[in-house]
Amino acid sequence: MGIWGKRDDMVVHQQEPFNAEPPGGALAGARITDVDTFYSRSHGPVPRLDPTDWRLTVDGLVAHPLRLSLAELRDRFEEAGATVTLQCAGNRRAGLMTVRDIPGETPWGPGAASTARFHGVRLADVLAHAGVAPEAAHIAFHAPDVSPSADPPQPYDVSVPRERATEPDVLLAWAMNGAPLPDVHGAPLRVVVPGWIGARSVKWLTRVTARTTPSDGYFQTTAYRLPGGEAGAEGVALGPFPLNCAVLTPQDGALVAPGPVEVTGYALAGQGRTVARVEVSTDGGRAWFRAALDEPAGPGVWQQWHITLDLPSGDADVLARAWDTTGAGMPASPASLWNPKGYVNTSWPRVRLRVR
Ligand SMILES: Nc1nc2c(c(=O)[nH]1)N[C@H]1C(S)=C(S)[C@@H](COP(=O)(O)O)O[C@H]1N2
Ligand SMILES: [Mo]
Repeated sequence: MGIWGKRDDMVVHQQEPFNAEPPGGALAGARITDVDTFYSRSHGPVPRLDPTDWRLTVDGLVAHPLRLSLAELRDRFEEAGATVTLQCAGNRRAGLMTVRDIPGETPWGPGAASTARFHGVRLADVLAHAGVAPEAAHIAFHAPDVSPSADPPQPYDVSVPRERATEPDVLLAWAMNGAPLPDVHGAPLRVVVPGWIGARSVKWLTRVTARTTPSDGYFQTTAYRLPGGEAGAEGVALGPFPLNCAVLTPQDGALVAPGPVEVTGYALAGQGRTVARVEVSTDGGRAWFRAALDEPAGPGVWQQWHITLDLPSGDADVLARAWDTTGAGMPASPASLWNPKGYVNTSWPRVRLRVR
């Protein structure tokens, strides 16, 4: 077993802070990702919070501020569970880096996304119990891990608009795949915001604050934004993740024998949508073949796909693309999406195979 209980073949981009993704083959074909295979993305050292001393504070613009132990959370609120795919905003960044380098950012392949069954309580129920004031437009999530990459270094603090935070699918989760959350995934309690960039699913949660404005934290105000058009313009704080698709096997650069080759991947639709169709091309996007696609398992859950291609000897560039239930597709080129921090690469995935 590797570090933080992860499998030995994990691609560890960074040991400290811990940033690791599984090889594509480890994600292929399975709706639920084993905890030892689930990607992990952290901005600072993993805090070790003692679950017996730990308390969740709910404060800010609320009628009744709360301070809750894990036992109180379990006793006072109805238990809720859901299968959810978490996806980092930097998932597939390596594809953008082929257009132009992105110094200082992790070159994630398609493995910065994974799916688990999460259990806990609904954030909406806890907020209702605290009595959120009408003027509270944002819900901020605070954790004690201090990130040296933040300027200045500071604990993790981001927010989600109240509208989204109070939808019934947003969880405060203490369990992942039926076991207590491991330290690296946010023990004892984390937020899970289905369909949104992973950065909003705050791990090691200690405080929930109702506010009129978004969080002042670095990971809200500076990181996880697309830049604005003009110098000094604020840009877009990333939230909902758009339709995406990735090839998991064979991996880019793989050597395969001529003849039938199985290609596998996942596709993940944006909030309120599911994936309607996945297609694969080997001639640069003129002819497309339809892949077999898993039934949707619910909003915010990826769908696995597979197709068998008959490949002649030579080099083959395999392209894939997805369509969602509104008919939206994906941009063809990573160049059309390149941005200085390398977020949200939803361009057609491309893997080059050496067929010999
Ligand atoms: N407290 C805290 N929460 C955090 C982070 C962090 O660094 N600190 N990283 C975020 C990011 S960017 C992602 S993609 C997800 C990753 O969750 P995982 O490590 O459980 O896969 O956690 C999010 N929650
Ligand atoms: Mo992330």
